[in-house]
Amino acid sequence: MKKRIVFATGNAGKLREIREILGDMDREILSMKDAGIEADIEENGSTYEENALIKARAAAAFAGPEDIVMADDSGLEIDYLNCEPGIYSARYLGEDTSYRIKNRNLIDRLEGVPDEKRTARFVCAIAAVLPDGRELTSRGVVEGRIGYEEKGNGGFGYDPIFQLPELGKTTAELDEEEKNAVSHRGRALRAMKEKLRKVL
Ligand code: ITT
Repeated sequence: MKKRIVFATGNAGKLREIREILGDMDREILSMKDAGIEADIEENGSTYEENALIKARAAAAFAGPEDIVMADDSGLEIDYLNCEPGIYSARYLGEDTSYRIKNRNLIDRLEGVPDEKRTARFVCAIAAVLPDGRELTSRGVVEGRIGYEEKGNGGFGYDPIFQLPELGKTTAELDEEEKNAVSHRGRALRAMKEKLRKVL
């Protein structure tokens, strides 16, 4: 039977991307739910890395003895808004508020702000807890700008307002493979694969 990676996320958009990026690892990729793990995790860390570790450790407590347990904590940092919403990206304006409203609100808060001051980045920290208890973290970043309107139907969350100036597109206008090639999550997960290759 294939060894497993249990990914401690409830975010379907993340999970789709993660499955594609980790697809070459010869492991079965399961969400917490697939693995039958139900944990109500309080993300009370003050950095992406801390929160990713909190999620991975919480799920590892219920995972199988041979499972690698991973988690992703990520967010959008808008320079003009003092790096808001940052680690609070999922909770910004309320966890259940639609991204239509959240994205509209961020565009409104940047009204009149010129291109060069609309800089932003997506940040992703990945944590892994290994079967022997060792812990690893990695980070990936993608720099971009906040657009003037929502564009594209791909991705999830804040993707429709996050523009990549060199491609002239938002991350919601890329297909999954294109997004994973440049995204914070793609970068952090590829760095994690490298680290795992060295220690496993
Ligand atoms: P889990 O904790 O269950 O993994 P979550 O959505 O609560 O899911 P986070 O606390 O890490 O995850 O919040 C990340 C938020 O940052 C996410 O909900 C989006 O709003 C935003 N975000 C992160 N990566 C993104 C991406 O690739 N595209 C668009 N928005 C993203």
